[in-house]
Amino acid sequence: MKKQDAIYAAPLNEIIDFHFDERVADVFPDMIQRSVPGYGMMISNIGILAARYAQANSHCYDLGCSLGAASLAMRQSICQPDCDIIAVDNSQAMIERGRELLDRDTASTIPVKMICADLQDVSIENASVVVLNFTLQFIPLTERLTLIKRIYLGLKPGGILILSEKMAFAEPLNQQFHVEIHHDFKRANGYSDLEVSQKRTALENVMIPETLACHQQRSQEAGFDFTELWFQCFNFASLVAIK
Ligand code: GEK
Repeated sequence: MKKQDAIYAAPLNEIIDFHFDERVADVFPDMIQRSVPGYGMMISNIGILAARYAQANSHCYDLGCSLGAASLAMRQSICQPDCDIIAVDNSQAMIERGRELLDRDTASTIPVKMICADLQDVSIENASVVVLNFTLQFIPLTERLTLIKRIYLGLKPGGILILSEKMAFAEPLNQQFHVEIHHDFKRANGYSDLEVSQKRTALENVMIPETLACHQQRSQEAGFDFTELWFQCFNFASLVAIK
């Protein structure tokens, strides 16, 4: 059973910046399920996308893998020979728990290497699939184009980048609509107003969402000719970019 996230349930004197530490890793499946509309659907469809785009003799990357949900979905769907998955996260707590979950998955044979590292230090090469599932939003704005360019260069022709993000909206009314409806989603999933507000403060300086136009323009600038929005639920969306 998933352990319930109550990290922001009690009033805090001081709200420090959000960190993916032991406490977060411990409740992460519950936290992400109750906070990100459509998360489960995105994870299973990452499996479907990976099954189509994974190539024989290539690497699939899951950058900012947390507990490895996208890696597991890919592992269970890919049917290519000599394909492996490289899952990267810079939270030791996430990687340790992720490895335990992976060890329990005995049905599939595709090797998954879980690496505790800053994804900026990991070279991306001979890749057919690269997943950034709600990770780019934690990378400093000034480093995002360099990362997407590096992914483009590391992908084989026909390879795919799957990029899921919380979205921002240029028009204030659209932004307000999405913020309100997302809070309704969290309340409907059992979070109190206090939890919603304290978590928002903790994430304020750490997670910076951008608009869809921004993501599309950056993908193009990095070299991708084809990008497509394949999923959106409220202000959470996922794009593909194909080389
Ligand atoms: C999922 N993809 O369940 N290097 C490596 N990891 C990083 C870095 C970095 N520079 N910055 C942040 N992370 C997952 C969910 S969560 C999204 C991804 C969320 C990691 C961070 O430690 C965390 O585990 C993950 O990116 C973001 O499909 O919680 O909103």
